Amino acid sequence: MEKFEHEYRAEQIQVLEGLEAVRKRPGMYIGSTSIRGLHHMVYEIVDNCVDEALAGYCKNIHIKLEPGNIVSVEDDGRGIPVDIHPKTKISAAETVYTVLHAGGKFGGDSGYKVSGGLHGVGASVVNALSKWTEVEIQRDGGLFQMKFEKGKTVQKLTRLSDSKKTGTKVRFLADDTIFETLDYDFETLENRFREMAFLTKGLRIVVEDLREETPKKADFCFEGGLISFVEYLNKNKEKLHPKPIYIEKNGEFPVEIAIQYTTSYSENIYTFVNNINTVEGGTHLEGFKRALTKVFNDYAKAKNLLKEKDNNLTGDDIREGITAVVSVKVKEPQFEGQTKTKLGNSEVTGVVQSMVNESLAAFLEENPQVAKNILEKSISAARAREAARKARELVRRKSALETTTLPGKLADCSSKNPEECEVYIVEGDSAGGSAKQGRDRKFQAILPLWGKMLNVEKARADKIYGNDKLNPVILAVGAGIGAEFDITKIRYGKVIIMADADVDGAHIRTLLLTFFFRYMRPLIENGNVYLAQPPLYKLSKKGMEDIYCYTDEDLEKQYKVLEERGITRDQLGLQRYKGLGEMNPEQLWETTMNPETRILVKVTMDDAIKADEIFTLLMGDDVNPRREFIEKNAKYVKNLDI
Ligand code: 28F
Repeated sequence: MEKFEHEYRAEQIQVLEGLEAVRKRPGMYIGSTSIRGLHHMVYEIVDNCVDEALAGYCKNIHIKLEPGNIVSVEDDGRGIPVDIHPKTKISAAETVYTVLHAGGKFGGDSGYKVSGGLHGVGASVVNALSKWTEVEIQRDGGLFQMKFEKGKTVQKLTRLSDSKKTGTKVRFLADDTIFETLDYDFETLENRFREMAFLTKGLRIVVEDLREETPKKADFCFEGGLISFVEYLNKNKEKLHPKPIYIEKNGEFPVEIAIQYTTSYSENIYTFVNNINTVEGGTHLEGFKRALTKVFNDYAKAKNLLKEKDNNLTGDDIREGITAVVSVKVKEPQFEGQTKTKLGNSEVTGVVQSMVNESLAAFLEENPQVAKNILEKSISAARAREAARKARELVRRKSALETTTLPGKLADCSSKNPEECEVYIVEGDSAGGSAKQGRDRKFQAILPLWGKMLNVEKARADKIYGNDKLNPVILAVGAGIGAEFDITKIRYGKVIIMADADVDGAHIRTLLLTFFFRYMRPLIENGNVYLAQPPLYKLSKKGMEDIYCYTDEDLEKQYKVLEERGITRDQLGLQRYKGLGEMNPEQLWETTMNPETRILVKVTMDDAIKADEIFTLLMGDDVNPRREFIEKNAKYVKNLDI
């Protein structure tokens, strides 16, 4: 008896220390305490529901954002087991919520969970990082409830009443002393849950935002699974074949793939391991790519589709215009890479490769018209690649003859240390002139661009090298493009797009961003791309220092502040800036370029799927969805068009 009590206490102490560690260093467990980490709290709980769905017991998940930023998640699975462990006297449910890594530990031998990757830290971490958590479980004929505050049990599992249903419901309020914000972004959550629903065929996920007067609701259930996913990704693109190619096998581990080609020039392959988006790819992607290259080359040769002078098609040729989703479920995934989103398990490559080899070869034999459409595109990609190579060599040879490989229009900075250097890509010659005069030439370079910019969404790589608008950008950045892009070679740590705050400025900004997204994506992923924010207004009065306002809200705020100081609107001079060109070099430096006073917006790409959708819409061929997008987002467009 003595010993027993001692053990019990030790167990408790360990639990508290565990969750205390989570509160001390939350970033270690949830990635960050920004809005990203906040969203992970929700994913963590929903992942548990999805695991129950994958086990075959849960059909519906309902997520609600309640007023006060309370999150509620409910599933109709079996309910977390409520039985009390005879030794610890703690219920299985309480263990899941108070013992660190409980989920993973159980998973190791019970085979219940396949996850445990990027998040997969378990419900106990969510509990530790919440002001309060409330769990309700229906199973074994009863409704049970337990409550926690900052991870500590304040109400042990209690049977409240009888119940014939089964399932688990969790409500929690994230701790605002830990997270920078509690303002969940509905669209981000919605996108992730849509993705989860695609990845788990037949699972219904409903998400509601009840925080504002007008509630929002999204309801996802896809009987087609990955087929529906690819159709969704391609909804605004012109398809080369009507139905996605679908491959599904449960060999050593489950593999599911859907493929559909479009007329676009980009490659869109999304890969998942245990429903986690492996942004950095890995062995599953490797296996898929190898098989794709081999099967199409074999088929082309067997059917004599390649001409004498055509060499083998490269992987890039064969992936031009592809949209694919690859999803594997692996027991013990090894995640590598900078953001731990690259699958490392070496055994996966061969399994995926041989599976795709077999199924895809069979598909092409049975669908010769689809094979022909795809191969015609690959062959023209190969010819364009050859033309691009020639164009590139021409550029190289030409620049070898000249003394410098830098574009003539570039006013470079004197420092050669990329970490401190910045390049401003400036629209228009006159603004370029002011920027050149206003800059700090030690670390700021200026590259003026003018005239009509190439829309890369409608052009192939061969048009990009040698293009007189884009080539200076490629040379100035200094790291190449496409598959050859090498982030370690960039000449500037900050690539800053500085364009007018009007429609034309918005257009050139979008064109440049599209170019970076399609041809220098690591530059965006690495956080090197920025948008300069020139002011929209200047308020001035004799004897008062000029005040610059960057938004309409900003202007209203300044008016109010000045009013409190007894200065009325009609005493103030208001200048509305139409373009960068209206500012003299000193003003441009002070408002837009001086690191001490400027506002820079970092371009981030949290969601590649969303980014692809937007660029396809804004820059692609289809007019109707573009109009819809602009109408839907009209308020943003209006903001730009002042
Ligand atoms: C709203 C959040 O967390 N749902 C969950 C289950 C079901 C089981 C379970 C969860 C396995 C071995 C501990 C039930 N019956 N929704 C959820 N539903 N966890 S979490 O088991 C947890 C571990 O013991 C469950 C039989 N096996 C598993």
